[in-house]
Amino acid sequence: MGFDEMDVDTIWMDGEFVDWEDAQVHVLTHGLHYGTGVFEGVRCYDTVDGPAIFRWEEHLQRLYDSGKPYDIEIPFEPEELTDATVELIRRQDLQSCYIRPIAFYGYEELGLNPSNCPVNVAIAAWPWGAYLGEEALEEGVDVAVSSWRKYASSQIPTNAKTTGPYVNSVLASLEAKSNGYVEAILLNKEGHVAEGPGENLFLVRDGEIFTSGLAESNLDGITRRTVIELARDLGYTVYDQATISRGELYTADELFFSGTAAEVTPIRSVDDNEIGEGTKGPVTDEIQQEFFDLIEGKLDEYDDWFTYI
Ligand code: PPE
Repeated sequence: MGFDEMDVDTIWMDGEFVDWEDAQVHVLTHGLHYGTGVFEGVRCYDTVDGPAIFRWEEHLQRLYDSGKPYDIEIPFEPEELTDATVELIRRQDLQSCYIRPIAFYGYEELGLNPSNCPVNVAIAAWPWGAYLGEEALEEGVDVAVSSWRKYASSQIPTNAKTTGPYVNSVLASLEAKSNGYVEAILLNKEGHVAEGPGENLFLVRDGEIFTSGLAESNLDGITRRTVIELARDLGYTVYDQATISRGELYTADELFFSGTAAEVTPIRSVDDNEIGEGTKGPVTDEIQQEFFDLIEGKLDEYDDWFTYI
């Protein structure tokens, strides 16, 4: 994704709308040196009732919660961040976009104790298409189990979406790509399946759906929650506290990723082992279709998941 050719020119920063090129921080920003920031990835969809942010309240809640272990107190009320985001989208006339709120310890002094540093907050929004490519949504992706393990929740809280620890995802992602795969799957310290570098993972076996429990060092993904609810409403049995071994990946009937950026992306192979028929499976297809209907605003029963612009 490049920003140059995009039709977006404004960023909200610390209470004000500033020009894209003026949204700068000092090079001695605490968060740059120590990764002391928390962030979100949210999508706004062009629904049949107009542009609407998907599950904004949940993302906002996770942003505030993510800051807790680090004493990052966001100096804005949730309503202020909501208003800023809605206005940001309106000003740039975006119909659908990816929204990136971030809060981080700013510039005051370095050293590991951040308590004298201000907390800076910014929100950007820009168009962002299919994370792993349009074709991936249809055909599925080829993935590899990473040689890097997911950091354990006993080392860094994995339910917080903190900037610094994403170096773990970057390593897994780089490794997968340099070996010719589209994406990675990370095992946790115990060797169980944790998640993708930027996605949760679902497994289908004998018509039932499994996803790693939240104590497996994965993020409590909001798309994960959405998929669980949609699947149950479709009548599937979903085990959402599963422990999944590496071997079970290879023998699964179907596998798919979920995430704000990745949406619902089928996995067609793991470590060169074909999964199912080596393409999008029927259960994945049904859930993905339901998900796309949902984000197009066609499913009235989930209307309270949308914040209209
Ligand atoms: N696990 C990880 C590690 C993760 O980063 C994400 C989101 C998820 C699971 C899914 O969570 P949710 O979006 O709430 O369903 N990854 C974000 C960042 C992607 C990026 O490349 O940056 C995202 O999807 O927005």
